[in-house]
Amino acid sequence: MPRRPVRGTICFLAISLLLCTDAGRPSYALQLLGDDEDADGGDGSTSFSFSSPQTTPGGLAFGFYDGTCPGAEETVASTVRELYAADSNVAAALVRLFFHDCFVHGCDASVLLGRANGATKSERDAAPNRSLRGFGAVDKIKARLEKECPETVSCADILALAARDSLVLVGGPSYPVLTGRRDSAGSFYRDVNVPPPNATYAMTLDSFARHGFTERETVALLGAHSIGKVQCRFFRDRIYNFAGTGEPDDSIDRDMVSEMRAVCGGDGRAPMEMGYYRQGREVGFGAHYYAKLLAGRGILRSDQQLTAGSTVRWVRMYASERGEEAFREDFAHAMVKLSALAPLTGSAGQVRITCSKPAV
Ligand SMILES: *[C@@H]1O[C@H](CO)[C@@H](O)[C@H](O)[C@H]1NC(C)=O
Ligand SMILES: CC(=O)N[C@H]1CO[C@H](CO)[C@@H](O)[C@@H]1O
Repeated sequence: MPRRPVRGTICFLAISLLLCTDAGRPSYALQLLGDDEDADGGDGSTSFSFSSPQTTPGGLAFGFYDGTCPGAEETVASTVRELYAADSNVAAALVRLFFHDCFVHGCDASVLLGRANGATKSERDAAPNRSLRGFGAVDKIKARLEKECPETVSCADILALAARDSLVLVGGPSYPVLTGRRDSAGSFYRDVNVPPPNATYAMTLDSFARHGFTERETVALLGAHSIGKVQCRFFRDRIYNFAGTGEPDDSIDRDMVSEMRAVCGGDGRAPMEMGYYRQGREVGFGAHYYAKLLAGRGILRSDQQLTAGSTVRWVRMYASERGEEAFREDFAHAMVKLSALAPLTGSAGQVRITCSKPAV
């Protein structure tokens, strides 16, 4: 199956969803294509086309809350903007939270549940979740929505919208977000299966393939690591004693080893963090991540591993001179796909009142 609809497909469907990013505010327009008109909208730098059948899995819709809570999407966006102004780290936290949510039983907000109903462990306790942040941000958005329209907007939709809004704030591409997801009643501690920070490229590809992602989409999604920071404890072994060798990981550039040691302190135990900073910017979404990997400057082993196998092909493509636009477009499409993973819709699941607790 082609990754993206070609013009012929769009014309056959006679309808395509054209997304335009306008000063950070996404707007959508349904465009009817009667002939061979150029659908890319000029320079094509900020508009991507999505064919509707691929982006409307059962039960989800655009503007699901238009009738029941018309201000919902704007409330999410404005609250994310406010939280981001106070602490820019919130953007990466919300994107990561959404990713973890979708990878475990679909995008159903199960990641947000605390230990419920006497359960000893929830997804929040599972190893890959140990560094998840952003729970407070979700609670804040939810509290506002509960005031505006009680028991209406699901935590799963809040996560999906907040992740997109966060990406836009850090300079990422915008993309359409369908709504109408419902929340799970349970958390799935045993099923947490996201690739660990030291995953090989084969493990990463396998994990993403289980969720239907191609190699190219997997490499594009990992580009979300261009924002956010990683705590030293997740790469300490790489700079002092990799795989029991007593030496640093030899896939890391020498200067990078020194920089990592300087940040993390003599024994690597300093409670510090490192990120893939874009030149002159604290956080900034972009293909600079791939250029760093090609230079042996991957922070996590799982990042650097993308240059160790067939995946390097996409790393090279995104790092190339014209790679930024390809990356942004691939990333946007992969996020649309991620956002559609096994949602609960209709009368399945529930709408929680507090995102960390199932509704009774
Ligand atoms: C990753 O780290 C864990 C814990 O230190 C270890 O058990 C595992 O073998 C490592 N995996 C790989 C692929 O290196
Ligand atoms: C954010 C969060 O819930 N972190 C938890 C991850 O798991 C450890 C134990 O495995 C907990 O101590 C953390 O509170």
